[in-house]
Amino acid sequence: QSDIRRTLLEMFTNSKEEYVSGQKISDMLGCSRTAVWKHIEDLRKEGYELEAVRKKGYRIVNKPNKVSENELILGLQTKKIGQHVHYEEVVESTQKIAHRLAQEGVQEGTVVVAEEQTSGRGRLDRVWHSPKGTGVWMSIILRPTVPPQNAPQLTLLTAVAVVQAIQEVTGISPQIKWPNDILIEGKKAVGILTEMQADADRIHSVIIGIGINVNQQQQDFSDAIKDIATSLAAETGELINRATLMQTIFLKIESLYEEYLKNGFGLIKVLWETYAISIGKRIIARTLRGSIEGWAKGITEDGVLLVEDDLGVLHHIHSADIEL
Ligand code: BT5
Repeated sequence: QSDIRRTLLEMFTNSKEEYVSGQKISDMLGCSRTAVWKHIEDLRKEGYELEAVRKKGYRIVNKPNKVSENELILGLQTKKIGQHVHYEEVVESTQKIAHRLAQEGVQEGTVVVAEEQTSGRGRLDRVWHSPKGTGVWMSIILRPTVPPQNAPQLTLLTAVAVVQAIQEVTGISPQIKWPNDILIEGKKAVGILTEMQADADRIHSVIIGIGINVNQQQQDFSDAIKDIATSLAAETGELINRATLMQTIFLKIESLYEEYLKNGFGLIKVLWETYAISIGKRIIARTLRGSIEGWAKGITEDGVLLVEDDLGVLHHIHSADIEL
């Protein structure tokens, strides 16, 4: 069923403005004209606007503003990431679904994405605002063959990939605030939440949650975050195609992930540091056990933040919120 959809959408996309005749479609799909009509109706139900002209055939005049499986598959250049997409209109949290799918043993690179989350979450169970249709709210399932203590490196890898993708798609150059925020002009546009299923010595899966404010206007943000949040559209003044952005992120993650599994964290660490704002600056790191003020020196090979306090003591920060 979904293979037929894909072939059909590929035909329409390849023929651009031209009409594709019903006969040609039925030949390509190897099904009857009545079956073709039924597939066209299904696409219409999904929000594709298809024009039908007698003796000419069909063409697409408008695609739905959605991040459905169809939209993500067309033109996807990856081998793994995003090849399997689990799409929902509304979910509590894509993380929750991804955890379940990971347990069920789905393929590495499977992505869960939703138009809206009703209980999107950040670290420490904080709220992640995920309004309908304007953002990218997704979770990616990976199964890296690295020890569990290296999992935080994947947060940093993801941040690098998202920065590169945003640069490529919008021309904006965002910055990374350790460990998981991506900021534009000092405001948060992206949050990343990495969780894992693991034994003491082995990772079963890593679930990388990525939340991106894409097409919200500044006035769309609720009072709770309006002073600290921004979106790609608010910064560029243009609406951004979410499916294209996601496909670009998949491609960037895939190539960095291959590099990571082959050669380790070295290159990613260097890239991460070039995009980071906090390194070399005076910061306050608020941890669950108290605050540490000092100079951010860099990150270790494990992705741990190094902060030197005023007594010259070097602190290894595994988890904290950073204030600049
Ligand atoms: C994060 O947590 O930044 C990780 C956010 C991960 C969200 C994705 S969406 C897909 C997947 N499914 C989920 O349920 N989650 C993941 P943290 O560093 O704890 O930051 C949370 C803080 O960011 C909140 O306390 C707010 O201050 C702020 N915030 C909440 N929603 C925001 C938004 N849409 N844009 C900017 N800032 C926001």
